[in-house]
Amino acid sequence: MNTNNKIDGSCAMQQTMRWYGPNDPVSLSDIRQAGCTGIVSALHHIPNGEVWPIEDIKKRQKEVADAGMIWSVVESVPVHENIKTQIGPFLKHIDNYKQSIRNLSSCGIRCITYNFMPVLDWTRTDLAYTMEDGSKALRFEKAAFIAFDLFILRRPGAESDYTEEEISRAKVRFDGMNDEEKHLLTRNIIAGLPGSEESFTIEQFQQALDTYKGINADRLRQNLIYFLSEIIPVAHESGVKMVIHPDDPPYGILGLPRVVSTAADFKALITAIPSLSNGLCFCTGSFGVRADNDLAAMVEQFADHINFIHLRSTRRNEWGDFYEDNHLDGNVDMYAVVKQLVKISHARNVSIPMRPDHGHQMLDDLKKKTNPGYSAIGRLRGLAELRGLEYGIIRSEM
Ligand code: DNO
Repeated sequence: MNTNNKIDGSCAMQQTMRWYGPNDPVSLSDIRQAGCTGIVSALHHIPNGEVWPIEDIKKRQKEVADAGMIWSVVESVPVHENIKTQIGPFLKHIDNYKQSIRNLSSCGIRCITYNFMPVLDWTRTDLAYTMEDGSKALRFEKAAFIAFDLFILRRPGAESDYTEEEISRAKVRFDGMNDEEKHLLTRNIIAGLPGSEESFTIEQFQQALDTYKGINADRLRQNLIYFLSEIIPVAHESGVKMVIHPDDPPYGILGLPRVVSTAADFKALITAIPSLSNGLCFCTGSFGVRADNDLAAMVEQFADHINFIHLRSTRRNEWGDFYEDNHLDGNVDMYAVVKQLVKISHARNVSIPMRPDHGHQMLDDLKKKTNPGYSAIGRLRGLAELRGLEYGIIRSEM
């Protein structure tokens, strides 16, 4: 029974937000005022594949501490493409990765997010989709994405990945676009969203896709398991929880396999490498795009492996399009998920870091240049609603 009249932190989620570093238009002070005690950050200036130096880690840590918070989670230490394909000097990159884990641990940072999506990280077709209330959301529209694949990228063999109906819808969509819209769509897909560490020209992009020839889902999964077999023992020794972020969207795209989209996918990883350091970043927005993912049941199933939480809700339609809805709306049953999270945190007696993932661009932020999904006010709204939801659950049930 929690008898405090506020969330006392002993088992409530730790409230955090992502901060992209000194160039982020949202300041640490803004995040502090939103009520956060933790920061999620990464050293985006370190090239993908290189060791994160202790000095740089300490510098970031001090910036956060000076603002009255702690750097509680790294998101992400990116996994070099060579590691995913096992082409080129991938063993060197794995060694570097291990050293980054050790360095972060020696500075006291013990939760590291990463993902294993080939070529592209998270992907959207529209970064300013106007909601009924005038705020702007992120959206993935299948017909536009297929139009990009078939008629802009012209990926060899792409037609065989789609149904006739999908192709004809994509054609109509493409024919209705002007040059500016085609350019914008291309940029949204290949220029890299915040936090995805790569960006490409169309030619470079096709070359990157080509490196996955012959790599199907089984092979990619094997490569991921090999990577885990190398890094998880190091994480364990260093007291670090590695948390894999699910695929976003949670299915293969552009002929590339994706292997972290369902409960069965994550189960395969912990079966292969059974360690509590082999953890999950439970992202309701990514997993929630699939109707066959039962989110609350997944929290229960992976209770001991969830060490970081992204809360966000998407709304999908029959075509497989989705947009990011308000945090308590959309297809995600946020009440059921948070209730289950409160339960597992209580049982484990831990306060798991959570961030309101994304938020609408709204109010004053509509006049500002913001990182798509990462404006201040939309995330503040999301966090406030989620905090209230959790508080209500704790007060009424624990
Ligand atoms: C999007 C994010 C992703 C995530 C990485 C994790 O907002 O959730 O960029 O940080 O995929 O490695």
